[in-house]
Amino acid sequence: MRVLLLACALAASNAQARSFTVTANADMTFSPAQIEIYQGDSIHFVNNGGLHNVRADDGSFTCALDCNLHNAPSSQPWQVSVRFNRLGTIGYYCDQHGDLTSGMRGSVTVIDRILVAGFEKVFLPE
Ligand SMILES: [Cu+2]
Repeated sequence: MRVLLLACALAASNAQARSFTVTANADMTFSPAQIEIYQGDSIHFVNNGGLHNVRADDGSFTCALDCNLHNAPSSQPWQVSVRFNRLGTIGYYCDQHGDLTSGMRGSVTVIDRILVAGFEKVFLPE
């Protein structure tokens, strides 16, 4: 009789979601410019000085004072939180100092969080 071991994986709940701060800086950078997070985590974007906003390359968010009507570059000390649920790397930039390919840019890489909950034996017929 052949035996197969199958991993039974469960995605972790969002109860453990984390938040990380990325600042928009007076020297026209984001820091950290690259960050890796788990699915469901959030980035807290903070204007640390200057006329900035954050716009996702894929258009999924554009934020400054908020992520709706007041998303144009602002020199106010704004801060917004964006949650990332889609896997992959998403670039973003400041409309005032960057664009899709250069200038004031950053990226968020969202990776899967898998917990191996157990193993299950499956007995196959000969
Ligand atoms: Cu800017």
